[in-house]
Amino acid sequence: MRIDRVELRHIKMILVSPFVTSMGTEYDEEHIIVRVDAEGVTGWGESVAEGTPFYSYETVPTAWHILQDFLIPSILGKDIKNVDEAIAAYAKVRGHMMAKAGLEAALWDAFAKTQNISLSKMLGGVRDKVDVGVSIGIQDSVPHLIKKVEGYLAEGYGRIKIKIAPGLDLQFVEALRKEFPDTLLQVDANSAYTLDHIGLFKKMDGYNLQLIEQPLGYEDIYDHSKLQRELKTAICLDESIHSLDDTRAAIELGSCRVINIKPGRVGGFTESKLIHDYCASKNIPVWHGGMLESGIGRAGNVALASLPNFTMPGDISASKRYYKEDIVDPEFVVNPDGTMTVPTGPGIGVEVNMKMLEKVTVKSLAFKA
Ligand code: OSB
Ligand code: MG
Repeated sequence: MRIDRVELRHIKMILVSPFVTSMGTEYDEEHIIVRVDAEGVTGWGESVAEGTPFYSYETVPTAWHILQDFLIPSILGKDIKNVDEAIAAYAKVRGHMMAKAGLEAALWDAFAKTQNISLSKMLGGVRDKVDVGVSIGIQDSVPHLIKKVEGYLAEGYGRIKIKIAPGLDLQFVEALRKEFPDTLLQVDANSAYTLDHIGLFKKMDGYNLQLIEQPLGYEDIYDHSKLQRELKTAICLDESIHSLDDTRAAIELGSCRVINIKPGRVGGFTESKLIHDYCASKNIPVWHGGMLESGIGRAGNVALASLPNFTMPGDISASKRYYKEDIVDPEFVVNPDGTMTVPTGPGIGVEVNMKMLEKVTVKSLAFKA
């Protein structure tokens, strides 16, 4: 497949409601849409680097720079036989996982379309529906949180995750458990705590949480192993896992019992699959994380989450939970049974709504062979 053209679009989409976490408040989401044209086929990907370096060091400008100056030149005009060949072409670029993952996703889509198969099938998916949950930002009061959770449960979501931060934690967990004793419930700290908070986590251990996501340092693996030893509840790592090697270290050290896979955080679907397979071999369940993606990124997430070891509901919610209008047709919806249907059409299996995409584009640049 000859790579004839690559286009980058810096997009900015307004969230339906502000998303509050221990990292701050997000009102909108900036990402990069990557389009690859190759021999008459168009592939789409989304780089989830954000406007701010608060979740990851990557931002839209850093990802744009790496894409423009290193990743795109390594494949533009070349005849690439498969995704692995493209990855090899830019393998010497260190880090910048979100930049890499955006380009890799567009290539996967293009190759799947060339073979006329769905991305799910090409990745090794085995499910036609995936279990989904919802990630809820920190609310200003317990009654507001309960109301939100009620609404999402009524829509069908099978699992609730709430964001926590020091001082905004136990009271929410306690109230939700009282109100919803049987709901699958998990918390995400986004690295807001230290080992000094061990007493708090021991209290949290009493609420039958499905897992505690990324309580400690955003690159830490060692301190998490100390915390996990003290808890019944599974720790799940998000921020700390950038590769299969990180995953191995975390599992061998006993730092977590569950892994959150986000292709953007680990450099793409290829590394995600390696992590997925390794975790399966170690009986470690994985689930698919989210980065408030547009429908383009979401389509890839749903496809990846159809692999067999994604046995816990993902942070993959309906388009309307994030944005008034999505940039794909059809938009993603949640089925009443708490699942999302995996698209079966070629590649990502949804059409890009060019009018909407144009509306959310802040800046674009095309590279021609
Ligand atoms: O930590 O999982 C996270 C969103 C942005 C950055 C980090 C995280 C999140 C979420 C949202 O929790 C998940 C979603 O896309 O619904
Ligand atoms: Mg997280």
